[in-house]
Amino acid sequence: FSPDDVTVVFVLGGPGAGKGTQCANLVKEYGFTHLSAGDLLRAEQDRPGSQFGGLIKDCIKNGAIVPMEVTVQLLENAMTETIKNAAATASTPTSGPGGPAAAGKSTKSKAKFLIDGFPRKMDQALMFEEAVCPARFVLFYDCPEAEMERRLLERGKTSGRSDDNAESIRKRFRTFVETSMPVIDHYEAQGRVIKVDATATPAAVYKDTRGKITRFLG
Ligand code: UP5
Ligand code: MG
Repeated sequence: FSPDDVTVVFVLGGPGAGKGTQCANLVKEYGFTHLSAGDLLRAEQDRPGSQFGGLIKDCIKNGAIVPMEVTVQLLENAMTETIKNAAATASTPTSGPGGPAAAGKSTKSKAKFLIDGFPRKMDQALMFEEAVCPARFVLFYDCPEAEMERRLLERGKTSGRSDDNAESIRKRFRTFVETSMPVIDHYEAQGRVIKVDATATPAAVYKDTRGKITRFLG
């Protein structure tokens, strides 16, 4: 995809930092399409006949990173699907003003994606930006481990997620520090990171996010 046609924002942060929560707000206000790499992997894990189901299941439970070929393919498919659906909707003739007469006009608007929880390893970051699409910027939700742990254990009471337990959480934190933080540092060194303190309430974190991203979205 060309950045002329597609805006990509990477949303990064530790496990439980609130990436999904904040993405939901950004979707409502800015019309982004939210693609959570973790959600796409969980769906693929549960898809009957998937050749990657077992591998994904193991990786997620152990907080390990699924080989990038799998994740990048899922993201690329989801982006293609979104763009195809938007094009189909835009070209569907409807009656009334802006209907059949306007159908021939270009109604193409730029697709905007929040890629949540990806890239979390250097090789993924390089491959995605090279082969799929460069990101406009990176949103980094910064949260202390103790707070993330509290949130994940609380969610684990009802989430049914195989990785919302003390042992998996420990492994996820370790992977984040050792493997995913270097990706954020890499983007930081390029001046592409918008860092948001994710410790406060969801509403306060969102207010901070809005204030910081608006000028990057013009
Ligand atoms: N909550 C949210 N914000 C709050 C706030 N400000 N104050 C108080 N509570 C807050 O939030 C987590 C919980 O905290 C929720 O209960 C929420 O209500 C509350 P959420 O918004 O879900 O946080 P998020 O950062 O999205 O946490 P998540 O658990 O999804 O993060 P992970 O990064 O661990 O999970 P993800 O789904 O991205 O990945 C899971 C696994 O998939 C990885 O460990 C890995 O094994 C695999 N994976 C890959 O291999 N490759 C990839 O590219 C991506 C994933
Ligand atoms: Mg999430």
